[in-house]
Amino acid sequence: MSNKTALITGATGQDGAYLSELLLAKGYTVHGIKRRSSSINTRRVDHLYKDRHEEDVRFFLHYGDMTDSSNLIRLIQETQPDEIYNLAAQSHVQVSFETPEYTANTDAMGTLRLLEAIRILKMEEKVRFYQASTSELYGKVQEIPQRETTPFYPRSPYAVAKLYAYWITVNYREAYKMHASNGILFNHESPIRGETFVTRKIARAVAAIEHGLQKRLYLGNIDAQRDWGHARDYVEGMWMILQQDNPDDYVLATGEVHSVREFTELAFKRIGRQIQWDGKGSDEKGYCGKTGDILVAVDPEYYRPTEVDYLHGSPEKAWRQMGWQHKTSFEQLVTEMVDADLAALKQNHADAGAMTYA
Ligand code: NDP
Ligand code: GDR
Repeated sequence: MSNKTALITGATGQDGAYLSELLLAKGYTVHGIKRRSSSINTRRVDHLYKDRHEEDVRFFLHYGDMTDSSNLIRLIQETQPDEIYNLAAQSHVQVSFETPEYTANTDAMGTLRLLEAIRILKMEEKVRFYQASTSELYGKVQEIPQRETTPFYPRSPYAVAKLYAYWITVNYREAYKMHASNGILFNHESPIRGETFVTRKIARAVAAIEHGLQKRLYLGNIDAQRDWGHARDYVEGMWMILQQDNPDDYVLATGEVHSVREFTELAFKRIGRQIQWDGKGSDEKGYCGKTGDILVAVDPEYYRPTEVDYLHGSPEKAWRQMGWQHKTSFEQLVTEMVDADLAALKQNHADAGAMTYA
């Protein structure tokens, strides 16, 4: 068991929750940063939370924000972490076209603020730093599969902000000899994935349709292709990256590619509905083979100003240098997500019925 201390920004997000769980199981003390919001935003980590009067309390949440330098400096000073995982971000690509400045402030400048905080506190030699970089950096296809040496071509304000964060992490590593590393992670999903990312949107819609609470699922570009893995496997890789003697940058991916269309078909198959496609482009529809009901339809409203059509990662370096590889197959991922949403709806019909999707 480890007696290290970790500070996680974005602890209330999908990855933050899985990573907190992993580190606590390894014996770490975990400090997470949560944003102040008018409604509860800690549901993904509530099960980890213990009253501070109980025994073996090792999980703590602190209010903070990536746009607030003094707050970040104070939290690092107070918690004295051995490892910092920078997972906080405005992480929705489509939303970044609506809020480009905020996205840059949080995702790019936020990373700089954290790195500077470490330097101001003279903790460069003590702290190991993980930056949540992304396959979105590759954007427009330059090489297949995409690896650590593939040139970047970001295609959204989100990806451009993350490009800055990637390079400032490399720069602080080189300039100040910090143990600072980038994990270039391809899409990873789970039953606690944010509801407006396409996989979770599909899983929730399948469950709602099965329970008669929704008639149809509207999607954007169903021909987009992604290298989808499970978040549980990927947080293990994040931890491994910080356990290496030397800081470095690693792609974490499955090496397998599937389209949104395939994800949708497999998800509906789980409830016994075979999808048949008809039409083209923005008029395309997915029928249920048995009943003829239109269960899926394309709505161009969900198209992006610039799209990332194809992402396919090579996890070879992570395997060779760290022994990391994904454990969950695409089929297992889809099944786990759909089953979780079916179970959640069974428990609470009203919950999903009233949802609107972005
Ligand atoms: P989520 O969107 O689920 O979580 C993002 C977290 O960041 C949430 O805890 C959110 O808080 C927090 N956050 C957002 N803005 C701020 C801010 N201004 N100050 C402090 N906290 C903030 O993302 P994931 O867990 O999926 O991803 C984790 C990281 O990995 C992100 O940086 C993402 O960009 C990156 N990434 C994700 C991939 C994926 O496929 N999941 C792939 C590659 C990279 P709140 O809960 O209040 O919203
Ligand atoms: P992505 O994930 O943009 O890859 O970013 P998302 O699930 O949003 O989109 C994947 C692909 O599906 C297409 N798509 C739709 N997307 C959404 N959200 N809603 C729809 O209705 C829809 N229909 C089709 C998209 O156009 C896209 O091509 C995620 C985030 O977690 C980032 O933070 C992370 O960096 C990258 O993955 C790797």
